[in-house]
Amino acid sequence: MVTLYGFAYSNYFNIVKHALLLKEIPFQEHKIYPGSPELLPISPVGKVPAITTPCGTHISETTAILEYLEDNFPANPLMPSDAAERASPSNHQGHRALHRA
Ligand SMILES: N[C@@H](CCC(=O)N[C@@H](CS)C(=O)NCC(=O)O)C(=O)O
Repeated sequence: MVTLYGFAYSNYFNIVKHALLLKEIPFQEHKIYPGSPELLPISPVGKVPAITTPCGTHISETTAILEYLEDNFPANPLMPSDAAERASPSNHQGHRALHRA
């Protein structure tokens, strides 16, 4: 199962949480705040969100997490399969984070 680390009023945390929910990926939440020593082995820069994959790999950075989820859990895709459509501003993660999150 995926473990999601962070806290509920972090927009970045909620982007990843919504992706997990939309893709219907089973996950558990582990509430943790930046600055916690417990976070550093999981997120080397000490930021949230971070995840631990079912294989035990730790991933931090929202965009990297979303790419991992999309590649490894193809059901309920978040992005179009066509590369040009994926690259359009309305689909780009940076645009979503700034204008929709
Ligand atoms: N580039 C990171 C930014 C994440 C981020 O800034 N998270 C905040 C919480 S909303 C954080 O952990 N801040 C702690 C810090 O900057 O030390 C991402 O995209 O995941």
